[in-house]
Amino acid sequence: LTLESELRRSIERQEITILYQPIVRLEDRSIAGFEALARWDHPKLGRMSPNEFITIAEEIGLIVDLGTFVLDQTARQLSVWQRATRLREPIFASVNVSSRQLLRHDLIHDIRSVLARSSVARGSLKIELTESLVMENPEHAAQMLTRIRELGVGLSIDDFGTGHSSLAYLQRFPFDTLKIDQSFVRTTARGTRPVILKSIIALAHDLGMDVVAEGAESDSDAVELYQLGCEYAQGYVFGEPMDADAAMRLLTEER
Ligand code: G
Ligand code: G
Ligand code: MN
Ligand code: NA
Repeated sequence: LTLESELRRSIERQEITILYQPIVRLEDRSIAGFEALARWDHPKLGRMSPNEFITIAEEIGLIVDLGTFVLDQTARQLSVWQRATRLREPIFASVNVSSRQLLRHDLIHDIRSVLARSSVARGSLKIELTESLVMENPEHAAQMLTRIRELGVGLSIDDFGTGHSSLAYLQRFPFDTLKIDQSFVRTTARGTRPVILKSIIALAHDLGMDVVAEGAESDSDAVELYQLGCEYAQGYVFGEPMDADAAMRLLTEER
């Protein structure tokens, strides 16, 4: 059996697991939301990262089914978390979307049906897209993003700093959140923060976006990011990607 044909059956065989990594508010380190991160538990090869199977899924035309599955599962999970923490500000969940998904007009339809099935708080489901993805076809991306935003879905620009987005376009896309790539977040070998970190935070704020720093691994990462004006952070210091039950325990233990 080829990897391709095995991947085709992975959803029905319940081999796709979604892990959730906490995104915290730096001011009090409370959980603001989670990023959904897919895994494929291959019967022989073990747990695989999306870096190893998303490209294959795109090539064999499975990315739409896979993406819809992740979106649907995450929205269902999100509504469970929100019911369990209903006296607080609703937490959010953020799902990664690949370029093939965005290029299909049906993504709007998929999102609409996922929202209809799940009863999540308006604005609490978010989508993450990389700069390189939206810059592949900026005109089309801008249209799709505007329609997604009209459905009450949040939009994050992911891995910011690693692609080549034109600042002119960045202003035109309706992103509400900018996620700074981990390569700009942690200290360098010389023990200093990359100088560009401060500029990226300022740029995001000037464009009216909240900032999430990715890959915060130490307490000093968290402290300095807060001092630099970053609202949110994600990284091993706050929690690794975990299963839905562990995420629920973390939420209900809070306060
Ligand atoms: O969790 P990990 O660091 O292994 O994720 C690796 C990459 O896979 C990240 O860039 C992430 O954005 C991407 N990724 C994770 N889950 C999904 C998913 O459900 N769909 C898509 N398209 N990409 C994902
Ligand atoms: O590309 P994207 O940002 O969607 O992917 C996030 C990836 O970063 C996931 O694969 C996740 O497992 C990984 N990640 C999350 N937190 C940390 C961290 O603190 N350090 C490192 N090295 N990787 C992290
Ligand atoms: Mn992401
Ligand atoms: Na990212």
